[in-house]
Amino acid sequence: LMRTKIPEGLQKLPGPKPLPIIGNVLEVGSNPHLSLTAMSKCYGPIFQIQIGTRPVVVLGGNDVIRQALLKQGDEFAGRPDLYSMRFISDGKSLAFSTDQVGVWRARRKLAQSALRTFATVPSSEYSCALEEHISKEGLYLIERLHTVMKADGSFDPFRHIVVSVANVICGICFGRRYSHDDDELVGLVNLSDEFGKIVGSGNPADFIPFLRILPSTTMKKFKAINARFSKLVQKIVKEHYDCFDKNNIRDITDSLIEHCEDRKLDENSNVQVSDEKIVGIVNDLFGAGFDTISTALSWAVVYLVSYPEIQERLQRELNEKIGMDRTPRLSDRTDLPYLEAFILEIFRHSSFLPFTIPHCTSKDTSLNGYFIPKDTCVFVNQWQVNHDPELWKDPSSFNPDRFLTADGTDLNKMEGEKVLVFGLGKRRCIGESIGRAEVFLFLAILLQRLKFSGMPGEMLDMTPEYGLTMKHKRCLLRVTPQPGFELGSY
Ligand code: HEM
Ligand code: HJJ
Repeated sequence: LMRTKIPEGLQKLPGPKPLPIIGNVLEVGSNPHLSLTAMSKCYGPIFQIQIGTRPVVVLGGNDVIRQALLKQGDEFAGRPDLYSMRFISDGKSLAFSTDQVGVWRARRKLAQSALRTFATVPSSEYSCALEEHISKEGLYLIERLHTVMKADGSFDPFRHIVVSVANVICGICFGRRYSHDDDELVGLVNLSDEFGKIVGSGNPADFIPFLRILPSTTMKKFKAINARFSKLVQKIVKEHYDCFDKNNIRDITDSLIEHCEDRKLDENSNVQVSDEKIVGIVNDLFGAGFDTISTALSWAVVYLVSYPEIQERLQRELNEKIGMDRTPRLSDRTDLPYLEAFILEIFRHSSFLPFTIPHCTSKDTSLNGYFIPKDTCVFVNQWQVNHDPELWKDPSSFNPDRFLTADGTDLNKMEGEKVLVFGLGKRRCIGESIGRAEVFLFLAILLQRLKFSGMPGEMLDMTPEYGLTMKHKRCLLRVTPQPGFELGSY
């Protein structure tokens, strides 16, 4: 294969020598965030690997990532055409599809505006709908954990957290919630680890066509999950169409349907986006909204158990600043710097979203003097930035104090901004403010009333399992009520 000629003044990217057919698949291995960070030590903050016969540019340095995603944003805002992504929302996902730039931009704007509107609608007794949903689901989760504790003596944290988190986004997207015993929803949201394993950056089947014809149970499972997911959402969407009333827009699904109707009257809109692609946005909001936040909260709980002195300090802060007479609110965020620091340290240390969703160049470009042709797949290694010894003192230790000012009383905003988990630039997460708020409020509510612990004499396995969102292994934990919140006392 003759490679594209490199323009004058630009250099060829460094990187390991690829093997025929499989490229560097063996070196990338099963933990790409670690192997590609190690390669970066050898080849620098930007290098090229080959997965199968396809070149992939890997960005791992803070500066080069900022240069690409912020300063050269338009050139790096595309998505590559990867095999697994064709099955997500029938290839029509907002986040994963190869939509042309105009279509993607129109859909992204719609999604952002719908989220803003329906998370912040005023609600009696609460500052906004988001706060109402989180408070109710948080208190319900506490009751649920007590019930399971009484029956079984322990519980699988992810199993229960994911349903509560799914109910918050269900409230905003669909105006409804599900029972913790609803097999359809509970079964589906508990499969998100299987989803993430296939979609994670560097899955060989995305790059090597012959792997797709081999019988693969993981790929079969992945298609089945996507089919189940679409079926659930389509059922809800149909119910919304059936009783749609433009004078009573109840949730994000209604507002997207309304947009389709409006647009039919507006003949001079410049980009054409199908109804399916508009209403289909709700797939992404629901999927991203439950998977990311449940992963974050589940990590938070296992860190609390592994670092009991940190849990105690968090509870002291809550006790001092809020007390026992009321439930924490979103507006308490500025008064709980240690909880904020703890959350930042979970984002940094776990880097549970190790790579952004893969990017793709929209035209021939260059970065740091290296030539990168159009349509090159680009991996952005967030894990590497969050563990870079140039940016962080003792990056492998879990230490929330690194995000506090020297006297330990305030959040150090500058340090916090160095954590990279929501991506950057044109493709950065549109759920960031909801995500941060939700992780904060769920944790504040849980910590006020519960003390988490492990099974006596057992160490928790904190090794992440690689994927789009990395999860910890399933485990069994226990809770006891905090003093003043004993069973039946509220
Ligand atoms: C994209 C992180 C919560 C919706 C992303 C990306 C990351 C991310 C890393 C990819 C950025 C890129 O490709 O460069 C997170 C984290 C969350 C979170 C860490 C929670 C702690 C949410 C929530 C929603 C959401 C709650 C919606 C309700 C999306 C969407 C995209 C996205 C739609 C695709 C954007 C696009 O391709 O233009 N998120 N996210 N996320 N996120 Fe989030
Ligand atoms: C899902 C878990 C899913 C979708 C979307 C369509 C949209 C960077 C990250 C999130 C941003 C974007 C999106 C993530 C995935 C999931 C998620 C699952 C089916 C889906 C993490 O959202 O089990 O099924 O269909």
